[in-house]
Amino acid sequence: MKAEASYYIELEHHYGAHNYHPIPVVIEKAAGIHVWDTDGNRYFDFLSAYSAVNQGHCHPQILKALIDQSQKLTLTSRAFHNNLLGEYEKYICNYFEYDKVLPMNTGVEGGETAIKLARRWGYHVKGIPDNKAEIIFVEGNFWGRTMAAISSSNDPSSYAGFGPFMPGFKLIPYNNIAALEAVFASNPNIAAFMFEPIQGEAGVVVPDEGYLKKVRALCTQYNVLMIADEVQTGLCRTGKLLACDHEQVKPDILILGKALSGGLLPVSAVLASDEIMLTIQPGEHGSTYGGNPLACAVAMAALEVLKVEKLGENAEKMGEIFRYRMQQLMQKTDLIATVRGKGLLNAIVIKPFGNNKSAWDVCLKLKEHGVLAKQTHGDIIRFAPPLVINEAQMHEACDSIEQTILNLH
Ligand code: IF1
Repeated sequence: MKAEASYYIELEHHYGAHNYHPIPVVIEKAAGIHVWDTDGNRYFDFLSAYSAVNQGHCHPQILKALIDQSQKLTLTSRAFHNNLLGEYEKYICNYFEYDKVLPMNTGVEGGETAIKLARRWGYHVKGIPDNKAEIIFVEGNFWGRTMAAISSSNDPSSYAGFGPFMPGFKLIPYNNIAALEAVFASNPNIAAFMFEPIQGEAGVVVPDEGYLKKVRALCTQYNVLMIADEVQTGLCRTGKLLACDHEQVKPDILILGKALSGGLLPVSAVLASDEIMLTIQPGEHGSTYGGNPLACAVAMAALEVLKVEKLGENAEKMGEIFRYRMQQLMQKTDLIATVRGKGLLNAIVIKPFGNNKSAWDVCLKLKEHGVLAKQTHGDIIRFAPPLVINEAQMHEACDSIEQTILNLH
């Protein structure tokens, strides 16, 4: 006898920390762009675990890599070599054209690693006085939940009640070149500027055309490392391999995560030049699972799928269809204030409706119409399906989104 969905939700409530407020659906199975709940209902997954399953759920080729490797060797620690790590490091460095990679597990570990590298480079290469290095972040940033990540945040729901915070971080407005140049010109001890080429959690905030190029030029001019957090925007999500590719810009430090494993296990990576990477010597950074053979095999398969299935091009094409459909929908309802995004990282901004209803209420209705999505910051709904979605499926999902919105009251 299959248990009711409420049984699973109650277990989580009773035994699990209350650090999330999920949409009330209990997923049991997933494949490609679809997930099924415990009652057998099928949904379009329009969140993709926040862009971690760009290749589609349980991709057969990535799964095969996981199964094959898991029956040979899964973990050696970095105390010893193995026959996968070097192959993977060569593969990913050639794939993104960097000298070296430092393999980690989660996206936030990638961010922490990038900051440590930037500070080390600041002291050893740029000549910043010890413990004086500054890193510039932008308002609205989100790169995880560690103390460094929340110390760089201006979102109280991220940092409130967790002080004291890490020093050496400064915030400027996003998409504001004048502010960036002013802070670079005012302080010789800046080691790096870390930002998302499109802000995910802030609500899919796309900067002005040319912003990335200008950031690159200013970082070069002032000898400040450009750190691109592509954990969410990378790996074909925005219609190019990297969001930085839209302006042919190469960051000094590139942070990848999420879809680097196609959603099978946590894999992240930090890529940089020898000059930057070699400022960290043996025994000065690492992680038990960082670069484990299982992750190496899975990540190579996940990256191969992006290329072979041309998922960047598909994301570009399907994203245009999605935004066109949403713009058409905007003509039929006054509930949508904005549609924005790039590739298959998109969002709509919902105007208040009913008796103070919000984007959360829209997500509950979307679920009833077979589409799973999640709101961010009250009035924004992010739509980010797996990049393997085809044209017919995109129209079918948009029909459901349209039906939901037009029936809201
Ligand atoms: C959760 C948000 C998204 C990220 C960027 C680094 C990380 C993330 C640009 C850290 C992680 C996740 C965290 C996840 C939900 C999701 C999220 F809603 F929390 F803000 F995507 F927007 N850089 N984002 O987006 O990667 O350590 O999580 O592997 O539940 O907290 P991580």
